[in-house]
Amino acid sequence: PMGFCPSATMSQLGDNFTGVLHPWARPEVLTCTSWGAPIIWDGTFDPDVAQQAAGERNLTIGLTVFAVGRYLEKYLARFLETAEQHFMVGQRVLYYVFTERPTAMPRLALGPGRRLHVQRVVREQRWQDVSMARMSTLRAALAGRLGREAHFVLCMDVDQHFSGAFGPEALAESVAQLHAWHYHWPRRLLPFERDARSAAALAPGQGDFYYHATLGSVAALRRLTTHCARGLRQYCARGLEARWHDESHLNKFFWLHKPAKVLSPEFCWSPDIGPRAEIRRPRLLWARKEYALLRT
Ligand code: 2GW
Ligand code: MN
Repeated sequence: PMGFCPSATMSQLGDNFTGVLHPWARPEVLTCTSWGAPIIWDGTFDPDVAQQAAGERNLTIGLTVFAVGRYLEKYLARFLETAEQHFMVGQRVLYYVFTERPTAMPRLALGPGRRLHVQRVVREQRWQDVSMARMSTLRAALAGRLGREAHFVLCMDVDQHFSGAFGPEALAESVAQLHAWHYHWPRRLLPFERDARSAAALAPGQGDFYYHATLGSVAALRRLTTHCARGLRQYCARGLEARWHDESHLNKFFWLHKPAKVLSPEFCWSPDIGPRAEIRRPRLLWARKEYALLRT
């Protein structure tokens, strides 16, 4: 777990906002990938240094979220209200909400330096398509206003809420979020797409970690969404749907293009997993799954 971590040293020069890293502060977990990217756990970074480094650059940080169909009433208000309390406090924030019903948006009082943009999208019929359509919609937004106004962008699910400070320590050129359910599984059991006919396929022995979500610079996310949207289009043409839809394509992308930083599951945790000694301070919590209610 310990040892030399090139990116951790580099980050002291301020290129990825983490500030001085202390990978040895968490000897019980992996704090560096085999390609030298830091894995950010509570205690391994200094939030004040990250805050200052980001403030000096006068960053605008985009947070994109889709709230289509029943997900709007069910999740969006709590997601945004808790973001106001915990997400990038002290930075300039641009919320980017995609919905088919802009008039049904919850009312929200935003703090200083924080703005909200609502972007209208069409509602896909199947739920798998709602989730997968996000890649091409994000790609278009990154090529337009979102890409012009933000420096970094985080792409999040709406069925979750913030529970602790989520600050610029998470930022870097290209960042991958470890999946809470799979971070401690043996690699060969990770749920990558294995069907070689799929654009998302990883061969046996491939795959570093199983990732759940992403954030990064506008340029990096344009590459990622272009890659994933192209892979997802092939499934339409060939009738192949990857095992975990857009997430499978995200995992393929990060196998080919290694992230500069990895976030521990503390940055996106599922309380359904139960307590874990290494999960000290979860910053974002999944809502309990209500598939029977929502996936109809
Ligand atoms: C999705 C599935 C079933 C029923 C409804 C929806 C749905 C999703 C919807 O009706 N409206 C909507 O806005 N969404 C958006 O898509 C919303 O932002 C939601 O958080 C996101 C992903 O759907 P979700 O959260 O129900 O799926 P999860 O939590 O199982 O997500 C993982 O797997 C997905 C692919 O199956 C994606 O890769 C996602 O990024 C993963 O976290
Ligand atoms: Mn979700």
